Amino acid sequence: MVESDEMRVAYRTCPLCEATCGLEIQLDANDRVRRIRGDREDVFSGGFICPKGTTLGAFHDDPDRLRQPLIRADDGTLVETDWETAFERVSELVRSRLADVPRESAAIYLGNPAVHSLDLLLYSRSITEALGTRTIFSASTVDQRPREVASGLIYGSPQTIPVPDIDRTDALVLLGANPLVSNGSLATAPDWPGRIDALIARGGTMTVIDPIRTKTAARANRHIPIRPTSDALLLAAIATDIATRGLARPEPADAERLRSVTEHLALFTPESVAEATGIEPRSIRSIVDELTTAERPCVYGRLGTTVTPFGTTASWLIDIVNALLGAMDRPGGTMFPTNAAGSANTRRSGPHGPEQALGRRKTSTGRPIELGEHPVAAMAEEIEAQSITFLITVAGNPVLSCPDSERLDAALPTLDAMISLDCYLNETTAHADVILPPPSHLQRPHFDLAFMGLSVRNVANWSPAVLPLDEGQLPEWVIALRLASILRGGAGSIQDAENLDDGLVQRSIERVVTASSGALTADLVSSGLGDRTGPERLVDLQIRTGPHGDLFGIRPDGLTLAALEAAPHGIDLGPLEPRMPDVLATPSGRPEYDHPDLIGDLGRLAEFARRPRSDSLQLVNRRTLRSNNSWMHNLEILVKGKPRCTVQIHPADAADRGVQDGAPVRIISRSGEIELPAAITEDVMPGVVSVPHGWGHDHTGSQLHVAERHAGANVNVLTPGDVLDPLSGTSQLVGIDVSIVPA
Ligand SMILES: Nc1nc2c(c(=O)[nH]1)N[C@H]1C(S)=C(S)[C@@H](COP(=O)(O)OP(=O)(O)OC[C@H]3O[C@@H](n4cnc5c(=O)[nH]c(N)nc54)[C@H](O)[C@@H]3O)O[C@H]1N2
Ligand SMILES: Nc1nc2c(c(=O)[nH]1)N[C@H]1C(S)=C(S)[C@@H](COP(=O)(O)OP(=O)(O)OC[C@H]3O[C@@H](n4cnc5c(=O)[nH]c(N)nc54)[C@H](O)[C@@H]3O)O[C@H]1N2
Ligand code: SF4
Ligand SMILES: [Mo]
Repeated sequence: MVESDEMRVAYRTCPLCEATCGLEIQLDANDRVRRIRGDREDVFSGGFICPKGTTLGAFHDDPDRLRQPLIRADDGTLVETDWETAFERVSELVRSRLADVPRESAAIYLGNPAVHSLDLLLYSRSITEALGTRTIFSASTVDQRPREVASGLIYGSPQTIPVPDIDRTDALVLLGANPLVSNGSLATAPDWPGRIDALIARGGTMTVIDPIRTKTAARANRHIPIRPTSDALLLAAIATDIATRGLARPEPADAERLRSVTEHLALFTPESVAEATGIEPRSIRSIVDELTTAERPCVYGRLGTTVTPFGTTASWLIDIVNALLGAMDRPGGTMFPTNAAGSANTRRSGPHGPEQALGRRKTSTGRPIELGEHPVAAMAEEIEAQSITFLITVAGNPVLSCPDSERLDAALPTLDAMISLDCYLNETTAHADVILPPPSHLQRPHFDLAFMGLSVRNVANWSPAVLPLDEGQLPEWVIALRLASILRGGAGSIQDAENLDDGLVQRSIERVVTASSGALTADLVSSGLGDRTGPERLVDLQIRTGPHGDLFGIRPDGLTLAALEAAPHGIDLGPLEPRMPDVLATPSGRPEYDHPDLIGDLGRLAEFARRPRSDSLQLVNRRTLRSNNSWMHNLEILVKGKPRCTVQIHPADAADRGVQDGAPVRIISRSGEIELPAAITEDVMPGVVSVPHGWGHDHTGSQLHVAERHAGANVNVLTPGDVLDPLSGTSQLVGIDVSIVPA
């Protein structure tokens, strides 16, 4: 029996998804995790947890998780080595493969966990800068990039993203999101189920627009199926109907611009979009009724609205509808969080900023480069064209997550060199020459720098490391800085990392001192930071100079890292507050709702509305509660039970094709084909099929013993790489034409 006095309890924020739940972690005398449950005292999550949150101990203990670097041996296999040998190999590769090629032929890919890891949020930029390239890829162009591009144009910063004020709205219309499974995105809110129930209990309404009757749709008052990729049309018709019925209640300062927008939208009526969206005009008007009779309406859209050829347009039109409803920047509507760690929209005082425009740069293969990033869909073709010869991947698995993935899988081995920072030897890192693994999540501190800027309530939580590093293990920020040092021609020693860290802090101090216009001095800030180093020092600096910070004593009651350290359940900074116009950085000092680059795309949308509908089945993707994109399938506790990687199909479509429930089928698109068991369900709208993403762990060369037994198939074999949202470079991942035959 374990004596209870030998157990200890640690609190931390779950770093796995955007919901930022507080965890209560029980460890035994040997520092083994015994149990993880929701922290009931967490100021934001109040005890909510999902199945993934309980697995941080299982991840830490996973024998396949890399604890030592791997380097490629002479026989071609990847073998364990020590850190000094691994960095020596990196130096060799940099000297022999990078010295004589243009820096632009070196590329970096940053995956999703790079925004969930404090070390990578603060230090991955050092790698990119040291690499000296502008050939940058990230998972953004298979995700939220359209939302950021729209925000850049409308509000002057891609980080100025309106989030739904779900705790105060009384009519939520949600498009292309399934927060009961995903736990929410670009709307950080632990416990969506509880928040949705509270909305309905206070007499509010919720309508979900999705081709699938998801768990979220089932929990709402109403589900309206929509044909994939047509949300921009639906939103345009909603805006038109609000305007023509005289129901618009815009902010007076924006009325003129919004009138101009609705004039441009006038051809999109409920009748004219009915065929393309599959939604009756009556139904569209009833959405308008629901929104315009509510006191605090709110429209929110997510992944299903962004990974389409009209992602940016749909994101823009969501804001247009909210602005017409008078819901923009209003409690219960859509609002702008105040990130305690500061962000582009807190570091300067608005509302004026420079003009923004799209379409200034293209890749060598002619794809749009927006917000400084090449579309991931172009990675394979740029490698094939030898525009890219050297690749660093950081916390990403593009072989599973990016479109036309078989092509990328075939292109990666042709690189001159590839280095990966990753915890697993998986489908992508199997191609690397060197893999540099970070410690497990429990072995590092955590602070949600990114998601506090997307949170439905202003909060801040600091999580110290729960477990110490293993003998000789390096924190990921040190790995990143040692790699940066080598890329700059340095030795890559620990001393180099410390020097680079000091330099980084010095530059940040200079910036905040300058921005404070004399209020702060470099001495005051340096001495205030004391002897902290690494992420802790940078976080303390950001918090104390952030919108709630103590400004190193100027606001004595303000926030500090020390205050957060003393508050293991977090500090609540209150509900969101209106931030217009200071949140803006635009030429007019108001939201540029009628930005010409957005209006200019409406011709393409009109052409899409007229296009004859394809008779093919349309593929969409789904998430499952027990998975996290591609990389948590090696934890038995999450993958056991009946297979979750199935193709969901409507009974009528199944009958037409002789497809039996549970039997294997072949799914064929113009880029490839995969085989999966069918799951016949009326939850899917006729003409649509759904496959989860992140599976297909049947590649040779990876070391994922559990995942290989639950391989599933990779949906991105079916996703062609050539259809992008031209405004943002984001791939179309939904609404892919497929055919299905029994296997
Ligand atoms: N359990 C779990 N949670 C996760 C993840 C995970 O893999 N597993 N991944 C995390 C990540 S990286 C992200 S970005 C978020 C995403 O979180 P969400 O944005 O909530 O994304 P999904 O859960 O994929 O839900 C997207 C929905 O859009 C629907 N859809 C598809 N096409 C269309 C369309 O054209 N129009 C409309 N209106 N709907 C459409 C799909 O049927 C699906 O229900 O989830 C995060 N949370
Ligand atoms: N068809 C289709 N494709 C999709 C989607 C879809 O809905 N449908 N969703 C898209 C979305 S929203 C996203 S965000 C992308 C995700 O795309 P990616 O980010 O490329 O893929 P992940 O599966 O998140 O892989 C994360 C990798 O990071 C590693 N890792 C985890 N934590 C850490 C860490 O702290 N440090 C380091 N160095 N490595 C770490 C994992 O081992 C894994 O290899 O996929 C996209 N692809
Ligand atoms: S919902 Fe997200 S943050 Fe909360 S426990 Fe699950 S994975 Fe972690
Ligand atoms: Mo994502």
